[in-house]
Amino acid sequence: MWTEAEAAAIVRPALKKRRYEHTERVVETADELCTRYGGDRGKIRLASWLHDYAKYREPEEMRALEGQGTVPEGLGGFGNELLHSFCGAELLKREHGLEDEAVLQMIASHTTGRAGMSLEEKIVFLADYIEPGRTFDGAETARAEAESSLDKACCTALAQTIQFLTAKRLPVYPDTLAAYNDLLPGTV
Ligand code: DGI
Ligand code: FE
Ligand code: FE
Ligand code: FE
Repeated sequence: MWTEAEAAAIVRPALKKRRYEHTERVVETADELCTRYGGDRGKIRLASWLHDYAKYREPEEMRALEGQGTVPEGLGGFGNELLHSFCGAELLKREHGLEDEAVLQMIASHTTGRAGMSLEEKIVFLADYIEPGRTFDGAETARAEAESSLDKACCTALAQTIQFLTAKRLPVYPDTLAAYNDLLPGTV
């Protein structure tokens, strides 16, 4: 398993300053969620450090990875924003030999979520959405719910993302809808 210093050294040159600072806040927020809800703290913190590794890769480079490893076929058809999560996991594996399947999964699902997320995946997904630098409408709602229910807060984040995407007439990736449907029954 990598140390956090190794993970930070890998992402630092891959990210802009603002994005690196977001990453630091995701690590802290995920750590707080881990204290409240449990999970493997070491893996949660490592995945949080690494989650946006591919954020600044060229879409063309990432589209070329479709259908390989952790990257689903047809992903780029849903918009370039989705590529960096699935491709980040695949590129960390290829370029840095990251092998831990649980950590790779947390990175791959951090943007869309998916049905059947592990506790650790939910924590990284939510931390990315509610870290204190997030000021968009709805971040505060999910942040407040995160005090008492991880699933409810994740479900709200997904619902708000789906609303945001449909309002702009952007495509919703099936995993995002599947994650919402998966979490909804426990939250109403
Ligand atoms: O990388 P971050 O900015 O930290 O955050 P993120 O990985 O959650 O990415 C957020 C972006 O992803 C935002 O522009 C909305 C977009 N997104 C999330 N779910 C979906 C999506 N875009 C599409 N097309 N479909 C989705 O299901
Ligand atoms: Fe991201
Ligand atoms: Fe997110
Ligand atoms: Fe992020």
